[in-house]
Amino acid sequence: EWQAVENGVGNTQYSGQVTLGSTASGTTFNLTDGGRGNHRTYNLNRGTSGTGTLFSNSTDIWGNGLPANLETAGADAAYGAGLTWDYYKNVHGRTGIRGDGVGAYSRVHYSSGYVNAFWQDSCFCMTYGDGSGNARPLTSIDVAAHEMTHGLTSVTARLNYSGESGGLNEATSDIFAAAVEFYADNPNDPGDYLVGEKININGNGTPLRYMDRPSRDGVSRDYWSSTLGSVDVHYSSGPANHWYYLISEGSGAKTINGVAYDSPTYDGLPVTGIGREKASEIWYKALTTKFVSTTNYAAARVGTLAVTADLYGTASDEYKSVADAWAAINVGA
Ligand code: ASN
Ligand code: ZN
Repeated sequence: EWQAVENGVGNTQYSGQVTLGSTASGTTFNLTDGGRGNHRTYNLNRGTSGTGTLFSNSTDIWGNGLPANLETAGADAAYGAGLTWDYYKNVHGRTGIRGDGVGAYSRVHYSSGYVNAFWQDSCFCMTYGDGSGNARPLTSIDVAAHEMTHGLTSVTARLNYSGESGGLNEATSDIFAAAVEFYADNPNDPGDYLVGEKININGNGTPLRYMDRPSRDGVSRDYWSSTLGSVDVHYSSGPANHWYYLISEGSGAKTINGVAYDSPTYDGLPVTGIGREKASEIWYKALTTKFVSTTNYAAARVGTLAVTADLYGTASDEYKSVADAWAAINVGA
């Protein structure tokens, strides 16, 4: 049957009206993004296995902005995956998670009252719950980028998901979640150094994680210590998230897109930011060329410094800031 690459309209819950890649097949459209490796978006319709059904309709208009419309979560998930694809392609020159031009797939409406989202290597796919109570569907831009980045980490550094390497794995997903959200430049969801601020996962309006001072969540660590490897990977990510904030924006108080940050340092010395673009490039290059499955915080410092030396030289302002930011989280001071 005749297939054609199309641009549909998504009426999302979190990002307003957006363009979504779709495919025309005969007289129907489906959420297969022909411009992005045929990334597909499926409706599990509360199931927990298989793919459910590929979203399809006759209008190429997806969702109505409200979660009661089952297409809406599909529109948000497809948009987040598309942005993440565009970010890695346009910013880092990587086409697809594996760099082979092939898309993954997304599944929404997983189970009932499910308050999480996840990536699985086994299906090369990501999955979203609908939330429960005050917690909304997990389909925001930052959560999509976080999950898809787990796929990237799995095919590059393969950071073991426990101990310090597990914290670095989680931080990698949070770092690129922030980077993708800024890249999207969507007025309904402006870029920030928070994770999950749209989904109300705690039910009280607070985000899931804060990168300027991770301990604002009450559980994440701000600084490396010898016990870091024994805490949950979603909290041992804190120091590396903090490093990324510091190297991007610098220490101290700052307001960005209306969000107030105040980032402290372990040694009390200031860090001068080099900007998010350079920071992201350094982390991406370290992840894809230096980090391995057992990389810990000390090795991540060495890897990022090596990448920074290659890019800017050891006498550069960038090199000094990278070193200062690691010292500011109590690594290699
Ligand atoms: N949403 C969680 C994450 O991506 C799921 C997990 O614990 N792996 O980190
Ligand atoms: Zn994660």
